[in-house]
Amino acid sequence: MKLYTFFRSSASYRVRIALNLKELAYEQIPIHLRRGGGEQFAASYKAVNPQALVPALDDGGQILTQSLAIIEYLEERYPKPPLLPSDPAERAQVRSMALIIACEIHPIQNLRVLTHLKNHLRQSDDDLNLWARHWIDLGLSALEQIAVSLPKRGKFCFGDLPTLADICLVPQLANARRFGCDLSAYPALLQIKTACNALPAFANAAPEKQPDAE
Ligand SMILES: N[C@@H](CCC(=O)N[C@@H](CS)C(=O)NCC(=O)O)C(=O)O
Repeated sequence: MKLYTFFRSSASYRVRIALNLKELAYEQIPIHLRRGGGEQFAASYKAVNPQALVPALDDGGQILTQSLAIIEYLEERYPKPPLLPSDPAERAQVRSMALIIACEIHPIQNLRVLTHLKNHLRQSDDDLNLWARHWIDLGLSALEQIAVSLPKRGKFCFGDLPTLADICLVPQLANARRFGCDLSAYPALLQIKTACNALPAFANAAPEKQPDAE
């Protein structure tokens, strides 16, 4: 398998964690999101992903994009260990936590949104950070509340096994730190992050551990 990835990309980070949890070997093809205006915009990469976003996964010539679609594909194709509970309502709960991050937080603080705010709407770097922190804090506050009130509370977001929710949470917390959010407001999420990072699958997927890390 080949993963088109960027070390700091949180969506790529999600897929790296999932591949590691499932102990699937993969080769990384780094796509630098800033160098030369962004390698994601090269015609050669847009042939892989017309959206010009990472990650993309090539599994034997089958190209997949969108991190959650990739992870659901891995879950169906390589079911062990499972990244979702077996009960339908519990699966929905885990997906809901993942989607708070993947649909409601991450897209609004993504590089291309911030670039647009800066270049076309003339916002300052300080304004960009305020913007990102606002949306991250809104989503993380809800997640903190959900995490503490879940009947299935355990070491991870949902019970005592890592799931899709943890796979989304840990990269989002790394983003939050980069934007200067005060993470002390989220003690339950920080505990979950510590439990996740104790697992090699999470620790080895961290941005600073990647071959393209700067
Ligand atoms: N919803 C997509 C988001 C992908 C995405 O936004 N990737 C970012 C990096 S985390 C990217 O490639 N950004 C390039 C840009 O904004 O130009 C997914 O989950 O895969």
